[in-house]
Amino acid sequence: MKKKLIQNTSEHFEKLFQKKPEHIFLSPGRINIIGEHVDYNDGFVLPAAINKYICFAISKNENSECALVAKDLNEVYQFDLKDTLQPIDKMWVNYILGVLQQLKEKGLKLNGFTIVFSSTIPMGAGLSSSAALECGIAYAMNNMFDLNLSKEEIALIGQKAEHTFAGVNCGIMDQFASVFGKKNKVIKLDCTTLAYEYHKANFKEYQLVLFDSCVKHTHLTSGYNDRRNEVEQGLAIIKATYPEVTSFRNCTEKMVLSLKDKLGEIIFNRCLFVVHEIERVELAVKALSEGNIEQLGNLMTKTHYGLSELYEVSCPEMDFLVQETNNFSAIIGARMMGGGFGGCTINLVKKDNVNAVIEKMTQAYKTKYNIELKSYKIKIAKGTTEYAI
Ligand code: GAF
Repeated sequence: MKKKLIQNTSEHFEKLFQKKPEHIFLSPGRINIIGEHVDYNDGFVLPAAINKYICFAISKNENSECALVAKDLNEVYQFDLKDTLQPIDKMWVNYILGVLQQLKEKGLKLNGFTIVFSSTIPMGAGLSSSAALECGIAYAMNNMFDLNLSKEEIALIGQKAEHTFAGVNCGIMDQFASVFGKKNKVIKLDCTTLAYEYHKANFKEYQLVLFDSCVKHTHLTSGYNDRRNEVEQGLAIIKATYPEVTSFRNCTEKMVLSLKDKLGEIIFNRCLFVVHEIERVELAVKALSEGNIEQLGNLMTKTHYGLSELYEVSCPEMDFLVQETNNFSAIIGARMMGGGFGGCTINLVKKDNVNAVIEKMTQAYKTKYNIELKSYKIKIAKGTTEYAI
């Protein structure tokens, strides 16, 4: 599938510009095993890059003119690097311009270029196609124009593009996973210091399967930013009573419980979720390294109910997909994944039963919502990279 994507993207470039691209880059989407909505709350997360990619076919030129071709959307956007780049009403363009504008602001020297890109990461499915796009562009610019950026800087540039040009005040998890991904490894990332360690993604007799609700997370921008504001307010209230608290990381459940009235029901629930989720990541990493996959699955399912009931970022379709897994002993963990309000659930499914489970889940979803469930048997893959032509 990767080869086909590269071939199609490259051929499309050649067809449009009557020459072969000089460079090919691949930038992956991501999953997250556990640690949801805690990257912007000073927590730890456990993501990994997956074998779904955006492929970029690129050639540079000697002037400052640029052409972007989104093959899958059949859209083209042209601009001049000499102009100040500003957000426009096309989101895919913004992710790219947001990266380029930062490179310009850093005083880095770029030349014009032509890009054709195409993707196997489903859009709006919570697999971070936007982070893959941002990081792929930053990585490509870095390699082609010798910008000398570190991988960490590339991830941070991607994140800032999302803040400034897409209006989503996201954390660092998605961009970090896309850039730092390693085959068969999950990344335990400390979102405060950006220190990270790789852990073997050995799920023993279980396999990761994603169920795509096909509900596009259209409320993500507003809902996501609202959640950030709510937890910020909550933390300020907690700090006023407990000055020793510097972030959610050293805030305990007991502290949150003691402030229930002051926080008010909604903010109380949000804070409680964050404190629980930060604890769950530690337990999950321990379970994974001890090979206790059943325990890992339990923790993932607990995360779902926290996200649904306390953090309120799920939706009826994803709740259904998780609840339905109670009918299958072969699924030992299920939860909504990513920012929420639609997208995919992530499931730990016994390898021998994967196909049967997919068939039954598909039937159940169709009966309930008349929607064709999509399922992805993903593999954990390498982060953003240049592909040798
Ligand atoms: C989105 C954001 F982009 C991430 O930073 C993270 O907060 C995630 O939602 C929730 O864990 O993907």
